[in-house]
Amino acid sequence: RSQFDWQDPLMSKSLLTSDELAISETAERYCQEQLLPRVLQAYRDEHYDAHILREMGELGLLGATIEGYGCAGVSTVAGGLITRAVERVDSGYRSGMSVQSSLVMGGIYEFGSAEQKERYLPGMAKGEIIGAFGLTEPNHGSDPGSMETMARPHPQKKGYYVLSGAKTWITNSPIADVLLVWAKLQETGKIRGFLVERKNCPAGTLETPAIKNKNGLRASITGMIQLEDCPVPHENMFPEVEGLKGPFSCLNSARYGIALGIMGALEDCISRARTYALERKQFKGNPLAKYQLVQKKLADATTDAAYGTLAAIQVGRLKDQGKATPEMISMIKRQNCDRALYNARVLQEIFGGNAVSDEYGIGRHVANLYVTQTYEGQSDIHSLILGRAITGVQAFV
Ligand code: TGC
Ligand code: FAD
Repeated sequence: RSQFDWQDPLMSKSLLTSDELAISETAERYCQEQLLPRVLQAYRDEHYDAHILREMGELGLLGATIEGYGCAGVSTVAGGLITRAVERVDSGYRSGMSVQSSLVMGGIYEFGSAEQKERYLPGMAKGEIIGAFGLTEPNHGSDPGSMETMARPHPQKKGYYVLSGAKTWITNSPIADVLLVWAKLQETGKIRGFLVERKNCPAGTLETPAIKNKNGLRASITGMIQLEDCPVPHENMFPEVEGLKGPFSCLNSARYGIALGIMGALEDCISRARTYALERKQFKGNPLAKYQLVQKKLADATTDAAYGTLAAIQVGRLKDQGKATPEMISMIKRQNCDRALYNARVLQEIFGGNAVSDEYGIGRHVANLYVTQTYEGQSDIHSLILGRAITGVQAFV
């Protein structure tokens, strides 16, 4: 009879193409050999090494689902397998990559002019140009439609807007070369996307201070974007797209990457907890793994990881066929983040007091998973998106 594999209980690998398996193996090898050895110190020091994006670029891991511009052009599922490999090490590393790949490169690819694509995508694919995505504001997180950041015609310079406002909790902002800022155009009141190039901003018009002393996602860098009459040429605005459709379309891809990516973090928690439960002995020399309550924790987590992976593969396939809806992505983003956080928190108990030591890695995942449940639409917001689709009644306001 077939053997049960606790690392892939429902044989999700059998649904992958040979290309997807090869991409997954390359990404897993890089992450385990190059990222894992540095994450503990990076997390302690709250340090993000921007060179990581160059390393990922060399392996073709950035903007991997994009066709052309030096990108690999792989399937949506393959893109998710890359995020899963990175997130198996740390959600913060996946975060830095998601912003670069899905939110900024994805946005430019979908909505940028031909000139914008040529100007940014090849350098971003190599990790030479770093991107940030500015949607959230100090007063408007779940409700970005109420944003206050404004673009108005430059009072002196023809062909320019000036941008004013503040964005907060922005991944990569302190190190970004190009910041995709969503702002309302004063003339129309409609939201538009602006590519703000740091090197072209006069002193005092753009500041990107880091937000320090985070208690999650410490291996990624997060900051603000403060704009004060920052001049941006008309050709740096996305030409066509207006309204929330712009940022939310970018979010569809990034949320998908989280849904499959997060399974890597949960699988790492399962693997660490299983090893610990087999090695740690309590009561007459029995390993913790012998006790039924411990086994149930592992069974629950392993089941959720297997179900979550299958669901994400299915939605990835539908996305490539043009059949995925935003609600499907909300469903898997919410479910996989919630179950990953819940199970990681329960598995942490297997480590007893040792869970408190960062050497065991589990506490880092738990702290990170709170953030993944919060950003790109907090889980309750995704419940409301689903509730609206189920009932036809909108419950946000
Ligand atoms: P609503 O009326 O629902 O929609 C307004 C317009 O947007 C369109 N739209 C979408 N288009 C494409 N994809 C989607 N997923 C879309 N969702 C909505 C919609 O069709 C409509 O278009 P039109 O043409 O009719 O105007 O807008 P609302 O204001 O009622 O929205 C409510 C809600 C809750 C759905 C929305 O605001 C929401 O999702 N809030 C969550 C905010 C969020 O996700 N922020 C993410 C910030 S970026 C981030 O967190 C990056 S972390 C990165 C990392 O480190 O990994
Ligand atoms: P709020 O909107 O104030 O919500 C607080 C709570 O109230 C949540 O639980 C929410 O679900 C609930 N709530 C709100 N409205 C309702 C309602 N109508 N009904 C029921 N419950 C409701 N943003 C970016 O733009 N770019 C980035 O790169 C980025 N990176 C991030 C990195 C980190 C480390 C963090 C922590 C955040 C990041 N964010 C980023 C911001 C993130 O997207 C927001 O934190 C998130 O969208 C929630 O917004 P908020 O924090 O303002 O919470």
